[in-house]
Amino acid sequence: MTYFVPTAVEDVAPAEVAEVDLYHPKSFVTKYIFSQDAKVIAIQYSFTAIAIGLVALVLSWLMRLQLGFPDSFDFISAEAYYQFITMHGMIMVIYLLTALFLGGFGNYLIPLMVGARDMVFPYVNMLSYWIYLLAVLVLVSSLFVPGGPTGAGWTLYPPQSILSGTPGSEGGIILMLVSLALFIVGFTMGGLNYVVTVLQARTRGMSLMRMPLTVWGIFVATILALLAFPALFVGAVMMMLDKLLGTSFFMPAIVEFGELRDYDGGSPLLFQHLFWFFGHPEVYIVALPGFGIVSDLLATHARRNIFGYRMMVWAIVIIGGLSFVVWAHHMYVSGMNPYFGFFFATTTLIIAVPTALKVYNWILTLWRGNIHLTIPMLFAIAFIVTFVNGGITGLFLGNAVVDIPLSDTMFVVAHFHMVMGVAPILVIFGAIYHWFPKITGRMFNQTLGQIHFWITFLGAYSIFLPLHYLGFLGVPRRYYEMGDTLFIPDSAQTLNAFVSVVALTVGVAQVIFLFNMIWSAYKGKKADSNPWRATTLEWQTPETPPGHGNWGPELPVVYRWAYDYSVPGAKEDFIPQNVPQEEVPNAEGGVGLAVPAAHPAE
Ligand code: HEM
Ligand SMILES: [Cu+2]
Repeated sequence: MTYFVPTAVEDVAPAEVAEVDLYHPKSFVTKYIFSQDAKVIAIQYSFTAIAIGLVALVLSWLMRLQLGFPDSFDFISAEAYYQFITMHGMIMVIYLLTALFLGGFGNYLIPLMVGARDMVFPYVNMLSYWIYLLAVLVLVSSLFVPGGPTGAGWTLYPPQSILSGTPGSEGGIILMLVSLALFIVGFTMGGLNYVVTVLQARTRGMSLMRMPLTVWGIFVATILALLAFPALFVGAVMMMLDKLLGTSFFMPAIVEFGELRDYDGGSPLLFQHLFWFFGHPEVYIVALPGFGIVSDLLATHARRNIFGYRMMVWAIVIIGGLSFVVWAHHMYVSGMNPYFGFFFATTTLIIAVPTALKVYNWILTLWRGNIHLTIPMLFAIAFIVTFVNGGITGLFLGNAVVDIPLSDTMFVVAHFHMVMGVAPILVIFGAIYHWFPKITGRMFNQTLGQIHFWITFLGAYSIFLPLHYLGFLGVPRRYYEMGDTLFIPDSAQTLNAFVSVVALTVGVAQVIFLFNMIWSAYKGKKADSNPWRATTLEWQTPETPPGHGNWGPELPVVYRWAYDYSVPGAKEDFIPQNVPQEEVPNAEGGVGLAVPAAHPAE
C-alpha cells in the first residue's frame, strides 16, 4: 500500500462558496411545511414516496391474489389487472425509487456529506418537492376518473395506450402523462440543485476525490436523470398531442373496431426508442445511488477503507455513460435489424465489466475487515448478493438470442424485480437504518430490525426465484391468468399460489419496519452523534439531528478522504474527515500519527 503525506489544507484548491444568507424559518409553516431546509425537504420527499409506494405494494398484493387464485376474486377483471400492473410498475420505479433516492437521500445527504449549509437554490428545492407532490396527486386522481387509471403497462406503448380498447384510455392515460411531465419538472428543479451543490458548495478541503461514494452515486445518477428524463418528457408531450389533438407522432394509420381512424404516418417505434432512452438509464438512476450507499455502509460497518476508491468512482461514471448506449436491448423483438441488435447486445455486455469490478472491490473491502453484522451491514450484503443475482439474469436477457424466446415471460419479471425492485429496496432499508440515528437522534430496535431483515430477504427470494422457473416454463408476463394452456404444467399454478402467499406475508411484515421506525423515533434509546463511529462529515455535526444550516458558525474543514478506518498507529479505528493530521489521537496516548494515513486516492 502506498503511504503519502496528507495534503495540508492550503494545498487543496478551496472549493467553498461565500456564506449565503439562509432563509431562516420564522413560523411553523416555513419550518415544517414550506421549508427551504434540504433536510426537511428530504423528509417530505421520503414520506410522500413511501406513502405512494405503499399504494403500489397493495396493488402488487391484488395482482398476486389474482395470479395465485385466479378463480376466487371476481372484482379483479382482466382490465383491472392491467391497471394494477401499470400503476404498480410506474409508481415503484418513478414515484417511489427515483423520488426516494434523489429527492430523499440526495437532499438529506449531499449538503451534509460535502460540508455545505444547504442546497445552493433552497427556494427552487422547495418548489421541487411541491411539484412532485402535485404529480403524485394527479396520478392518484386517475384512480377516481371515469374509466379509471391507464392499463397500458408501465411502458405506455402506443398505439394501444391511447386507443379505446385499453382500460383508462379516456382520462387515465392523460392524467398519467400530465403527472409524468410534472414529475420531470419537479425533479429537474431538485436535480439542478444536487449537481450545482456538489460542484460549487463543497467545503474547504473537500476535493471531488475526497467525497464519499454515496455522494458520487447520487451525483452521477442525477446527471443521468437530467439527461434521460427529457426523452420521456417529449414522449409524454407528443403522445398527449396524439391523444388530444389528433397529431400522428406515434400513431400509424390504424383501424379501430372496424373503423379507420384519422391517424396516419406516425411511428410507434419512435416512442419505444424515446421511452427506453429514458428507461434504461432509469435503472442506473436507481442503482448508482445504491452502489454509493452500499460502499459507505460496507466501509463503516467493516471498519475498512474502501478498496479501490478511484476505480469505484470511475466505474460509477463509466456505467452511467454506458447506460445511454444500451437502450434498444429492450426492443429485440421489435423487428430491428440484427446488426443493430448485435451492437446493443455488445454494449450491454460491456457494462458487466465495470459492474463486476465494483463487486470485486466490495468483496475486497470486506476481506479481513472487522465485520460488524449490524442491520445496515446485513442489508448491504443482501443488496450485493441480490444485485449480482439480477445481474446474471441480465446477461441472459442482454443476448438477443436468449432474450427473444424469454421475452414477455415471467423470467423478465423475475429479472427486473431482482435487479431494480428487490436490490434497491434492500439498500434503502439499509440506508434508513444507518442514518436513522442522525435523522432522529435515537436508535432503532435491533431485534425488530433483525426480524425485519430476515423476513424481507428470505421472503424476496421465495417470491422472485420461482418466477424465473415459471418464465422458463413459458408463463407469460402481463397475463391475468394462465387458463388451460397445454404447455404449462398444473404445478405452475401451485407455485403461483405459493408465491402469492409469501408475497402477502412479506408485505404485511413491513409493518414491523414501520412500527420500529415510528416507535423508535419517539421512544428509542437516545443515540449519540456518531453511533457507528463513522468518518464522513454528516456524523460530525455540532447538533444531532443537525439544525438549519448544518454546522453552526464555522463550516467544517476537510483534511482527508472519507475512508480512514483502522489506520495503523491511530488510537481509534476511524479518523473523521475533519480531523487534521497533527491532531489525530495516536495509540501511545499522544496526538499526531507517525505513519501518515493511507490515502490511495490522491
Ligand atoms: C413488493 C413486492 C413486489 C411484488 C409482490 C411485485 C409483484 C409484481 C407483479 C405480480 C407484477 C405483474 C407481473 C405480470 O403479470 O407481468 C409486477 C410488475 C412490475 N413490477 Fe412489481 N412487485 C413488487 C415490487 C416491485 C418493485 C420494488 C418495483 C420497482 C422497480 C417493481 C416494478 C415493477 C414493474 C416495472 C412491473 C412491470 C409492469 C408492467 O409490466 O407494465 N415491483 N410486480
Ligand atoms: Cu435496459
